[in-house]
Amino acid sequence: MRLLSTVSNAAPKKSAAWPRWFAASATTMGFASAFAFGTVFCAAAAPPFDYKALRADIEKLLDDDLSVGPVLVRLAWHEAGTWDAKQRDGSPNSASMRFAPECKHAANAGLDKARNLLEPIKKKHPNVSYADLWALAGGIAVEAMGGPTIPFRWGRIDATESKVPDGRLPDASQGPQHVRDVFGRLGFNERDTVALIGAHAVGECHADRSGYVGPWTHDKLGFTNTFFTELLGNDWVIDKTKKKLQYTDLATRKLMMLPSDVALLYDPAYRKWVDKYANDSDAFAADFSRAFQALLELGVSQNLKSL
Ligand code: HIF
Repeated sequence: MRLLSTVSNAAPKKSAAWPRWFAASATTMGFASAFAFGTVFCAAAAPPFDYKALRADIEKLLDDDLSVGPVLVRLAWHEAGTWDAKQRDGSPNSASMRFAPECKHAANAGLDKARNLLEPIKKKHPNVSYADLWALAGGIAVEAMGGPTIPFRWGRIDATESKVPDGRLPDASQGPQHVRDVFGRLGFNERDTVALIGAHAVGECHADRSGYVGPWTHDKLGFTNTFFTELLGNDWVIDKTKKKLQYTDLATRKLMMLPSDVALLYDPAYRKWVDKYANDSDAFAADFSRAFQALLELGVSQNLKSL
């Protein structure tokens, strides 16, 4: 069944995110999200940098060239995504990716571009940590592309080296069990995981970075629920013109899906949330906001302060 005609492509309402946050029961969240939810009320404190001026500089970067948005989101996520919530190791949102060997891990190919883009802003605001800067820039990029507001708390401390083992970030060639293993290690449940993967509405794969090629949606700078509407609304076939195994939409052959994206269709616990978000862009916006904030606070949540 084609679901495209039945779903809303309207941009998510930014104001919808917070009420849903409060309405959500922590018991239905992964423990990573529930942790962030539980600590959001911590006392406000003034950061050692000018938040408004910093925010304005990041917004200007995106205003001048919105096409940098996706790689800033990917930088924030790859910094956060090596965490192991049970063993409490990997990178606890500390910008350790500035250092070898982590910056050279194959999964991080191309992220030097994002790090370099933010360097002049770091120079202008020396008192913000790289880790806070990367997290803030990732959240602002989501918002600039039309996505929900990602609440920002500050206080991440920069690492002085990286001991992150290679292989912590997900392998796009794999299926649902691997996706569950990686996001479970981060502390996310199926609902969080699917909401997060909705970020593949924006950006694209590059032959010289991951080896995969192409965008997931027709508007690669529009952050809405289109990842889900495209995933459900198309017939996906193996793209025999590409080196790595990836899928293309039968109708236009302009879009792509990774094996790990298509996996969400065939796992019933994931599929439930794919169906939900394809039909309810507000639910996607609210759940993405909560899960992405939790992602950007992995390993450091207890130390962060509200603005
Ligand atoms: Fe991605 N992701 N991601 N991703 N990702 C790529 C690009 C982006 C996975 C693989 C890839 C998430 C989860 C997963 C973004 C954001 C997020 C690429 C292509 C690959 C291969 C890189 C390139 O060639 O440039 C896998 C296997 C994931 C687990 C299922 C997150 C949820 C979706 C956590 C997330 O936020 C963004 C944005 C991009 C686009 C970058 C660009 O430069 O355009």
